[in-house]
Amino acid sequence: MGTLKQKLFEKIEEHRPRIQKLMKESGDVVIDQVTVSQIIGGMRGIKCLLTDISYLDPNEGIRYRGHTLPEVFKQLPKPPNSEMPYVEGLIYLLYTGDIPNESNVACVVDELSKRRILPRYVYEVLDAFPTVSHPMAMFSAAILAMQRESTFARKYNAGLPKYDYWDPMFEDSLNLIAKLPEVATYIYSKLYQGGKRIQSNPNLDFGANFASMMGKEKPYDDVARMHFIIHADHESGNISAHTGHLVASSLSGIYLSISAMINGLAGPLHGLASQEVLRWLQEVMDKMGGKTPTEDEMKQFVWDTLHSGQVIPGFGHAVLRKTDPRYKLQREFSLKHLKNDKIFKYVDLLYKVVPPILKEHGKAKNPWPNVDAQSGVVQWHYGVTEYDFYTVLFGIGRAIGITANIIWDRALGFPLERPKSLTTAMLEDLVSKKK
Ligand code: HAX
Repeated sequence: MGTLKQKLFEKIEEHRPRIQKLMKESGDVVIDQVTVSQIIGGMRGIKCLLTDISYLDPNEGIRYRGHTLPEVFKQLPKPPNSEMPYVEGLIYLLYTGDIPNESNVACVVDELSKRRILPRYVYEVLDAFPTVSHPMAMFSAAILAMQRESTFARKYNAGLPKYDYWDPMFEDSLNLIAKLPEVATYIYSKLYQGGKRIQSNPNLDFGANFASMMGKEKPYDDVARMHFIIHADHESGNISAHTGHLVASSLSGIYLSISAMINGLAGPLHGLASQEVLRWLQEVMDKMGGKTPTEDEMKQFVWDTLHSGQVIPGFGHAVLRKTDPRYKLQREFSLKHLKNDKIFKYVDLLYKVVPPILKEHGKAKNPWPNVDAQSGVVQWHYGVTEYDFYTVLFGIGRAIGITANIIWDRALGFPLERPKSLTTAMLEDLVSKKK
């Protein structure tokens, strides 16, 4: 057993009794109540999911395994001459809960490097798509096609005991994550580069290999590492995490579950917002004829968008109530590396003008920018200007957190998810009895 799997197994063995004790001794303790507006309003804020991979504080932002993002970036080992940590180190952290040392990370780098080869039929599935397809549809289909590689499905059919489910899920997770850069860059080359390919380099870590396959020089390797790390997880209730967890709860394997979570991520209110930000900014730039707008002109564009009934992409959040630390981290990187970039200047101007306008508009509970307000701008600066592709990049990172969640779901024996629904008449009846 490699060190990641061994450590994961030890952690699982340590954790199981805590869940068993909670169920046995405190199964009837009431934790939360549900209001009518929560039932109608997308279940906001109901405390009914359990995960130890990450926790989202409305004011502080995301913590991975108890560490804030700045702590994660400080503590995880970095490749030589790099500003950003190994993605492989984040995998170790999210899967086991421990900050890895250099040798732990080297083992994960090696594990992933061995698992990168993509089955031939995946290229054929991607080749069958018309070149006008959205890359997220192709990304999801490629992952779905790989279901036939599922170790979990094979072992389950052979009669695997429930407590061992996590083991093939772990194997499938690493197999899938290792292949995602190849899938993504193949889609990129097919859609935008006339099929011109750069082969995977087994001597490079996840971030550097991705940059190399995208045909990008330094510091794009750090951009890739930063991007995958900040997008990896955002606790359990967001659409992509929840979809992955829900689908996996029926014992669909990793490929089916991650393909499903990618489909949720592809919505404009979720991961697609990063492309929407660029699309919207392009509109502004077109209207300005390339000139940098004044503060007043930018305010007018924001109001025009709101008055036309659209949302301002990259602003607001279902849980966060302050500026997203993922936004801040990318802003710091941008201030260092793309200070004079024209689009970055636009985005920085938006940071100044949008929050007061959203407050005055009076609808959004959170007027501050989220991760998507910055991520596309960084990509654009380094020449990835095909903004339809941005959500695929988000998906690679997010797959890391969701696989961690799903492996632990199986390790802790979490059951099929099945909340109860009511009819409108039942709800009206219940309300009238309570009044
Ligand atoms: N611009 C204009 N109006 C906004 C808004 C924004 N950026 N954010 C919220 N609102 C509006 C909502 O549309 C809603 O209006 P209605 O009452 O008319 O339906 C009202 O304010 C209340 O919404 P909320 O409670 O503050 O926010 P929700 O939890 O319902 O939605 C969203 C959260 C992120 C979907 C929302 O803020 C939004 O649409 N933002 C723009 C899209 C975006 O940036 N999405 C990415 C979010 C981060 C993420 O998940 N990335 O993957």
